[in-house]
Amino acid sequence: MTGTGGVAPVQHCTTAADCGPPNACGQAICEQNQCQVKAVSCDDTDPCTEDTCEDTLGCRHRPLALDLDGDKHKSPRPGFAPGAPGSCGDDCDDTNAASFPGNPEMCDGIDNDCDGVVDNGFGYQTSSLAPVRVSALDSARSQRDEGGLVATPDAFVFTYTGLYDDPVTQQRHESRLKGIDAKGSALFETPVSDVNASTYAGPVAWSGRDLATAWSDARLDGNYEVYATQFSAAGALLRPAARVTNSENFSLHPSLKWNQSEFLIAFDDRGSGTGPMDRSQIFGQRVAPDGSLIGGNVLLVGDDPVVEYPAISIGQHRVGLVYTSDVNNRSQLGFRVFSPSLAAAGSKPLPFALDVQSFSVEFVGDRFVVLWDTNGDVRGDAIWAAAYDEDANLTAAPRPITSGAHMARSQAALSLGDRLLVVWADDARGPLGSYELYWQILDLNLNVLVPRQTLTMGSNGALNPALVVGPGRKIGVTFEGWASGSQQVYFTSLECAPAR
Ligand SMILES: [Ca+2]
Ligand SMILES: [Ca+2]
Ligand SMILES: [Ca+2]
Ligand SMILES: [Ca+2]
Repeated sequence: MTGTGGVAPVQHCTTAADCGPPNACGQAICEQNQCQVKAVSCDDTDPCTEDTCEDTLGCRHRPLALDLDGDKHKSPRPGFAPGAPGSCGDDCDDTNAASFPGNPEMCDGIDNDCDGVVDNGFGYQTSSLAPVRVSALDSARSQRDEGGLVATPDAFVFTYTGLYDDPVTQQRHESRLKGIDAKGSALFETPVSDVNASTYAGPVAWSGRDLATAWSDARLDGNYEVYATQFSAAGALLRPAARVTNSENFSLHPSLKWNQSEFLIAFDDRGSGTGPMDRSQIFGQRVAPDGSLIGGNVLLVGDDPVVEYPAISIGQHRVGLVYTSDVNNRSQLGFRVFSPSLAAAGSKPLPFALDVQSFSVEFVGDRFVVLWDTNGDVRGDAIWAAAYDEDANLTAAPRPITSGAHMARSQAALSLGDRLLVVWADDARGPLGSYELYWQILDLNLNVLVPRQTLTMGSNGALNPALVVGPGRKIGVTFEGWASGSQQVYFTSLECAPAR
């Protein structure tokens, strides 16, 4: 990309000076009395950098392979397997310094030796620590919403929405970023936005150096737009929020991931001028590690009437996107794949799974696993899953992956490299409709390897889990529970254990 702005559009000239001031990206010359711009070539012939030109600064060479976790191993550049030819780096997880080639494997939830398998030969067990409430004690109610859960070297970090009764506005929402240790004790808690607008918790990502979150709020005349900002590992706000969207109508439901080189955001957008105001399309945005936007919004899904709720997952070569389509007022899933720069890369598979309520997508091994629950005329009795390869071909047809319950609702999954840890809520071991959390382990073809294990009991309702590997060798789980009498956010955990 070469900028030519700043060069005055003088047509006739006798010397180069007539053609305007110098520009770092294009040298103005006078040729046959006509101004011409000779673009500066910024190609540094290094495949490990992205070359661009800025009018005032000249050539910029942004490194695509970074070592943000400081373990002396760089990440592969987006779209490449770690250590593959041309990848520029061999760190299989540049957000975690306990993971790099040559490191011995330990029982800790991490692929320490980068052989693609987490905790080779080990098993897992539910932690002996009881769930603890981690949402603020003064909130009337707290929700996970679309809030996420990530881990830094020292903390589990999550976003959530605190709801407060307010005599004037009746109810106030505050989105917060909170860090806790492996026992659930608070390390920091920071408001995500200081703007006096309805703010709901959005996803959070960890780059190995900084935390990022994206959300939508209505600070502009009640019009929801998507914003993003970053925090240090200790929860200090690093910079003001960047506005990601600029649409006539609402922009909502951001999904945010770190791809070892950039943050990727997907969101849905209404009223882009291409159809009725209730038409919704899905867009993406690349964000550099320093929070600056790379290029503009990219249309990802625009050919279905109403598509919403994007969820992205970072594969080895591709980005997977799951979303809902409205089909005669019934919610149906769609799945597509994109290149790391968000160019469409996969065929559009047929939509699947009618009456979807909540869903998630996790890349494991060499495929994307999509999980969901249903709520049609009746609440579904199982969590379902299907798997797609990185070319969007179906590798495991939709099937129920849990059984034994009357009602099943909400799920989350964590890649163990060659197997998948699933946490979900159902009423299999309690009274009808009494949701508790359970976990099990699947192989890559969605067969059950380790059957149902209890994660919570006596929660008075437990829903909407999120999970991540974090400090203290714990696989942390945040969820919404009602043990204190109102909806609040809780933390519990699993851990690696010698296989029995
Ligand atoms: Ca590294
Ligand atoms: Ca690493
Ligand atoms: Ca391993
Ligand atoms: Ca390990």
